[in-house]
Amino acid sequence: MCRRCRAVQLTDEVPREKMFHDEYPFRTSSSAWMSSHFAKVAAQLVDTLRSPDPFVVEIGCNDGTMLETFAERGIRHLGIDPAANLVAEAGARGVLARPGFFEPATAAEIRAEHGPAEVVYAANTMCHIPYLDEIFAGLDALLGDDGILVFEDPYLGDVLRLGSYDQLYDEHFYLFSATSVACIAESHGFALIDVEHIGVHGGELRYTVGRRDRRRPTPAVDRWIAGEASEGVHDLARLASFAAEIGERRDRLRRALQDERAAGRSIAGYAATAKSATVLNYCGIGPDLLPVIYDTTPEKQGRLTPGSGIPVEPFPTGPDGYPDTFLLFAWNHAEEIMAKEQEFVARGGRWIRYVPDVLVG
Ligand code: JHZ
Repeated sequence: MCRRCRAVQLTDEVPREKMFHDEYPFRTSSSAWMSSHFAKVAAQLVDTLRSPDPFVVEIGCNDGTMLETFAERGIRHLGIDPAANLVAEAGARGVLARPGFFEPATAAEIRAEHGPAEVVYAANTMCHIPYLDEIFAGLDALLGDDGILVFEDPYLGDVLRLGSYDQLYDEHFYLFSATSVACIAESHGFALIDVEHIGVHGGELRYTVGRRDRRRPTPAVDRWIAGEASEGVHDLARLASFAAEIGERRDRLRRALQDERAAGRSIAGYAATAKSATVLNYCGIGPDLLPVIYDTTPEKQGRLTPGSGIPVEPFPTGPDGYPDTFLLFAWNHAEEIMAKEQEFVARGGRWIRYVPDVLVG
């Protein structure tokens, strides 16, 4: 945790080209719920637009799921994402997008071509970017005087509350809080002007940032910062007890898998999420404990999970091919998944979860 701004962050930085490239497999549209979430986000953003011919930019636009609403409404927009494969998919949805990383030079180029942006939006992207100083320099170049940056990312407070340690992985460089974002914005000539809690991906905060002195912060900002202080979200002792709690949970998860196997029940993983890499490697789970993980993403199928070497395969076509027990890696999509896997449960299928605790049944 940075002693100055309180951002919790990784100590190792993976070169960005190794993570974000034209074979990037994660698609926003892989969850129907997330697609509807982003349609609502877009509608909310449209409501905030003030100028007669607004221009909206999304950093990390992925497959264009969010910007599609803007394209449909004929609102000027541009997505930017280093995953050229997904930029092509965004284009196929009618979304204007360009491949690349968002940098000050790109931002200046975009402004020269399209004019100032009224809103820059980023979902599950800002926390992936270690070099925030360049992002703010880019925002300074691109945003109009009253323009805003709106971004949402997993929330430190929820990670501590739920013990969702799998939110820590190579792509998630930062775990933000209202306190840390206020400080980071401040040190770049901006200010945090609104904070909202949202329920997706296991709990996130949506931050609105504007140029300092142009917009007055809502009361939510002080409320969140005061709440974080009183809950000890940035206390080193609290973080240390989180680590201890997670260590115990690792042992319980391993035991739960061993018990299922000892009872002769077959097990498979549900969804080869990015988060699962942390769980598998941290808990020492390999093909001996978990022989396969099913996932809907074609690019992940036929590959092995990083470090742990578990084969990733498409879901069996009928419930007859299903295992007796699923280890739920996409726990953040539990509601969506439970709704579509009712037959598995009706046939006596069991779930193992590890957030907010190890639960079998
Ligand atoms: P999901 C990714 O993390 C990566 P992941 C990234 N770094 C990030 O921040 C978040 O998204 C937002 C599969 N799946 O959404 C498809 C099924 O198989 O928890 C995907 O491989 N069946 C950008 O990967 C994976 O799960 C299903 O029914 O942790 C996506 O997992 C569903 C709903 C998903 O994000």
